[in-house]
Amino acid sequence: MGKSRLDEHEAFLKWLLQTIEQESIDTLIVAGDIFDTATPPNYALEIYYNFLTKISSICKNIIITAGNHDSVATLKAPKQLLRALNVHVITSGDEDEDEVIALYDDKELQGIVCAVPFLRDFVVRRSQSAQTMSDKESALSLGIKEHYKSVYEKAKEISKDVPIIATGHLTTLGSKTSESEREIYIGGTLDLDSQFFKDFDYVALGHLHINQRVGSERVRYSGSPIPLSFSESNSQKKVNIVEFVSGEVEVTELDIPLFRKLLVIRGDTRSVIKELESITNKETWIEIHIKDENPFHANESIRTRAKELDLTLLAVKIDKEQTLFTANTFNAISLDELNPLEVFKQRVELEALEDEELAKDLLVKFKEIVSEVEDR
Ligand SMILES: [Mn+2]
Repeated sequence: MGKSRLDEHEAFLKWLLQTIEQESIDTLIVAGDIFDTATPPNYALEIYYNFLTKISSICKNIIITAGNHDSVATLKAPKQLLRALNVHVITSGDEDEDEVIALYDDKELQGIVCAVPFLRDFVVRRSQSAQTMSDKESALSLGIKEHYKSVYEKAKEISKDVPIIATGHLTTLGSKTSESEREIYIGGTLDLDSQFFKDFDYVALGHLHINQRVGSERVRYSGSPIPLSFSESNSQKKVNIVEFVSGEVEVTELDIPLFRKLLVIRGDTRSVIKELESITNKETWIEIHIKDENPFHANESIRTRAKELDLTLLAVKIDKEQTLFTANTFNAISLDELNPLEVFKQRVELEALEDEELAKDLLVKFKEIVSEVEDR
């Protein structure tokens, strides 16, 4: 939406450094999506490296695993150099990478981390002949399960007497998603519930933006450190502090301070304007959903009033229930309201296809293309 989040990232990393120092944390795990894009801008690389340099003198082990948004090549390039700073970077999980990391305190083994990144299709694909979507899905699920089994076996060969921790970057069944995570495996959710992690003493998951545990105290998503869309404006962001006390795992969810407020306002012209007038923090970023008899007029009056009040509106949308989104009465007031998939859906509807499967297939293919383009 044309806004930089550099200040928020910097504020978070500063807070994280302080927290790790105060809490005497031994190991930091970041389970993927270090960056939001395969080609991060220079300023983002700079704050990433600055952070790693600072943290390496505070924290004994730093474990970074790639997510679906990360480019394997970008993360991998400084891998050897970062090893000198106690930073382990695991990018793809293919045969060339050792995902099993032993954690030592001086010379004593303390734990083992199976640092599994987002498993790309080529790493776990088992069957070339899978043709249908559901064949592909089950081949993938099976491949992922076997991957975890094999790293667990490797960890057990090192020791059975210390906690074995796994990381992962995926969506498990029964987890809460927000609007801003991308579907990572094209075609739907894989058949992966928290059960298949049952061997591990703790599982640190990435990808979903909401902090949550999945079916067990020991399987958790930390969530994103800052809200990544307006749909997350009301969810408290957290980091998880994990402690092993005489063999038992104890987890503390620590609240991350909010550095910039995101606000969603819903209503008609009058109520929205009233709410805008009551906002005192001018740094707030605002999204508005209009439910008004005359949305075009509402859009104009609201934008004008916000400007007078020196407020930042990032999007004004018409409440979908209000709008008849059919191909014939296509009356979006601005592009704020639409994502590429919605535009494509509108276009497909124009064709009035009788073959529902074909229509569905087209959408899946379109999603694949969008995801490929976004990855570049
Ligand atoms: Mn992700």
